[in-house]
Amino acid sequence: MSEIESLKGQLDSLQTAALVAFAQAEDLSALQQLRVHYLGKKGALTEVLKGVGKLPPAERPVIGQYVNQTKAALTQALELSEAELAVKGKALRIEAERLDITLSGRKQAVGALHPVQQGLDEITAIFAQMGFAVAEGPEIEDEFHNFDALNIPPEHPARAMHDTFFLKDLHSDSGEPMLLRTHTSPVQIRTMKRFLAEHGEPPLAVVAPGRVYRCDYDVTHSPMFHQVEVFKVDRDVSMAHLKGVLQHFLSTYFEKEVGIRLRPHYFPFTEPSAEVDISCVFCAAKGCRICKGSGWIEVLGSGMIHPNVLRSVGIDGDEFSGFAFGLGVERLVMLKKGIPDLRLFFENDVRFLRRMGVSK
Ligand code: 2U9
Repeated sequence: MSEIESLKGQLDSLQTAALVAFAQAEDLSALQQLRVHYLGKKGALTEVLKGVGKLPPAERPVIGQYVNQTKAALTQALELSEAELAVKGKALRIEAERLDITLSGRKQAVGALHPVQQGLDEITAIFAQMGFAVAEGPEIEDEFHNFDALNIPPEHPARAMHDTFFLKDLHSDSGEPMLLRTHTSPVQIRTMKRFLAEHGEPPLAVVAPGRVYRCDYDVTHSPMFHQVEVFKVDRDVSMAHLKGVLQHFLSTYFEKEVGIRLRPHYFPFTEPSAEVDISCVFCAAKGCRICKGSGWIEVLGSGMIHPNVLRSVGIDGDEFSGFAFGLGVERLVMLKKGIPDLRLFFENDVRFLRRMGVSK
């Protein structure tokens, strides 16, 4: 066989083998390897071309043309296979990524408000409904707003370190010690001052819900708890108004007509002062373990705002009077829901939270 015939034969079998290999390639990377193997710089075709040099110069263009045809055939076949594999690859990917949109979604657990927050909102709403404006204020306070303005002199036991959390590294601009408010009364003071600066004189009626802090921790006390305080100042406000508002509030909150009674008491910020009892909601005032056989349960403290407190915000106590009361939210929620232990509110035991409808 002549040299040229042998070369043509080599090119033919190379082309046949390449076309078969291209057609059988599994994926694009296999095809890329085949391209390098057959058409690359050091590939099979280049290897055959080395034989061209041995041919007489007259025959070289003939074999050159044959090589070009082979190259073109391989390139075309490669492109075809590439296109096929690209389509096949895409189809495979789509199949692999298929989403079954007929599957129902996973249930998302929906949270709910903590029973204390529910109680706080519920209680605040009853007063808002009666026309009291809702006011909030800072939890970090100074001694003036938490104590002095409320007729609590420096030597008063409520000021002793064991009741109040002082913030030892924090002082007001005037160098006063700062503390965590022990009641929401400072909000009342701030609200009265702001209102008077704007409107000159009463009437005003305010409900102040929020967190308060006392350095006290046992079965019935938590160092952080929630209060709602209420007051109204106007001309001729009397204890009768106080009793009427309390009667409406307590019957609405407990969702039944409760009896109420006021027992004389002492608070520095009210005069006269009274503790307020409701007829026992557990035994219909017959006497039980909860009311200790008395038929009455203490629910809050109240009174007529002390003239010194009115004076501290610039209200003339001869012209205006006001009632005020304060309640502990946890205590009222415990009574309404029959929760036996204050600590349940803060332990976040899921069995308690589930029973309260807070957690699934
Ligand atoms: C101003 C004037 C007077 C708010 C009052 C009480 C009585 C009271 C306690 C109930 C349970 C706090 O959470 S508790 O421990 N509160 O007994 N609070 S009178 O008197 C005010 C408030 C603001 C300007």
